[in-house]
Amino acid sequence: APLEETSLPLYFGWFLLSPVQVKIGCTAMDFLKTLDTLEAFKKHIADFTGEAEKEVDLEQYFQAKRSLHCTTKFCNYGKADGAAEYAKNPVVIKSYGSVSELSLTALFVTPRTVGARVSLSEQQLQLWPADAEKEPEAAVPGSAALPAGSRAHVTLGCAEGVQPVQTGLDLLQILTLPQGEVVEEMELGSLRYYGEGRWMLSLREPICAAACFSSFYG
Ligand code: ACK
Repeated sequence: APLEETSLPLYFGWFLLSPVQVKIGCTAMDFLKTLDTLEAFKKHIADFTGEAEKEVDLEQYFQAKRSLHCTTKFCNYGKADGAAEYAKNPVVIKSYGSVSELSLTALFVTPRTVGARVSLSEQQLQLWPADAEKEPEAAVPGSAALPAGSRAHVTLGCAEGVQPVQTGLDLLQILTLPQGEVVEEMELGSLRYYGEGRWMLSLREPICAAACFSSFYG
């Protein structure tokens, strides 16, 4: 019935509580502010600008997101595969509205997106769809072989014209690549370069973020 179909949300996920949203927003801004001043970053500036000598202000380059969250299941109001099954899963129903701690373990930047990697607990993994990492081979080669939860992230910002779905794809792509050398020890952690404008900072101290498991209708 049409009424039942429209009762499914755009997506389910963990929604960061407001104090921690501010904290993460600030940490991400500080990271971007420092990153674009590093010699190692400037060496690869053409990845972002298309030109070797041009400068980039990463804080301006990305449009910051509000209402930070970690998507578990994108349902597209029921049009996405497995949406109804997910919504009916007893674990999903039981967990709905509960607050848990997300562990943010890395920040990553590409010419398209900036995001935080989320390392899920065993309990949180129960809410993770089995096919979340299974992107078509053409989109992200090798992603299907990554462990469950690899795609878990919080989108912090997107470049102009880029859709937020890209953040998870960028993370999957980085995780399929061989781990690069550490190019810089920053205050927040170790920075690695993965080619083609892809950077990942492993946080020395993971950021603990209280978040509510819920859904977004829009
Ligand atoms: O930043 P995100 O995780 O990426 O949060 C938004 C949210 O759903 C609303 O757009 C995510 N999203 C959009 N399309 C998809 C998709 N096809 N697969 C997985 N996540 C998606 C987007």
